[in-house]
Amino acid sequence: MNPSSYSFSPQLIQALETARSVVVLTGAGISAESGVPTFRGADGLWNDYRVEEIATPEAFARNSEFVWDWYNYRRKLVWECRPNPAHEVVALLEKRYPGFLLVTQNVDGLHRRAGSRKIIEIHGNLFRLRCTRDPDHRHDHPPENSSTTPTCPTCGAPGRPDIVWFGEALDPEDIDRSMEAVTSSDVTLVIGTSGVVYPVASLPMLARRSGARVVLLNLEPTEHVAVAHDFIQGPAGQTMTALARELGLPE
Ligand code: BJW
Repeated sequence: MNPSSYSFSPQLIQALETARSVVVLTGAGISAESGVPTFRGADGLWNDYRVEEIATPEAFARNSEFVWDWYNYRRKLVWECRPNPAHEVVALLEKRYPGFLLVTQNVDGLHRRAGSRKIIEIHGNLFRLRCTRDPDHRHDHPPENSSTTPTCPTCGAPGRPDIVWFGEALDPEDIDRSMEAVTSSDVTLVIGTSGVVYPVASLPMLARRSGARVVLLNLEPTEHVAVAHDFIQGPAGQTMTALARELGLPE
């Protein structure tokens, strides 16, 4: 389908035209057209690896070199990808609305590379290193640095990826800001997430209960379909381009 084949309800367009406050919540699906693998589904990363072997603090404690190997592989893969039109439209929405927040679960950094600045990377970032001794020591960690035993540049303790693993708490400030933003939003767009990972998966329901219009953009119906006012089915690069045209955003 090309972008002109998607249709949007008049209520959705009106809501977006009159909104002052918009939240965009994204997951791995928004980066799929950039070539970044998603987690679940047919070609998902979790089909090839067992999550408990890699994305947990226990796995890192058991075998940090194995975990770093996997992250270095992904860091290199993602670095070679580029933002796609869906990331670019999200960056344009930030300029259009006085109240705007992007909450992304993605650790790939592609939203920033597309120009988004009002952003919470709620599950972390592949290109940052966190100290295992003092979590306030965080450092840029470019892909050229592919050591399997990197150390904290501040204190020399072992470094770990600055990623929120299963069983780890998300930053409470990030959660609070995200909850406040969806609660006061006029429209919340939920793009390319399966909606199974908590606590982020509860944000669309919170938005709906607080009176926001909730819009789901995904290749397929997800857990959030029951919560959403609108479901726009298709690849995010196309559906977001179509939405941008409908709103008269610059090409
Ligand atoms: C397209 C597309 C295209 C494809 N266009 N669409 C309550 C209930 C049940 C369980 C829990 C609960 N609360 C906590 C839990 C446990 C756990 C959890 O949620 N488990 C569930 C899986 C059952 N949560 C946690 O452990 C969290 N921590 C926590 O709650 O701590 C509590 C605590 C408090 C105090 C002290 C200590 C602890 C942490 C969760 C961290 C998640 N981290 C990960 C992994 C990072 C590893 C890494 O990246 O290396 O983050 S999990 C993984 O899933 C990653 C993602 O951000 C996250 C979400 O995945 P996402 O983005 O939705 O991707 P997919 O692949 O699932 O979906 C892709 C979607 O795109 C699909 O829908 C496609 O259709 C679509 N799509 N192409 C549009 N072109």
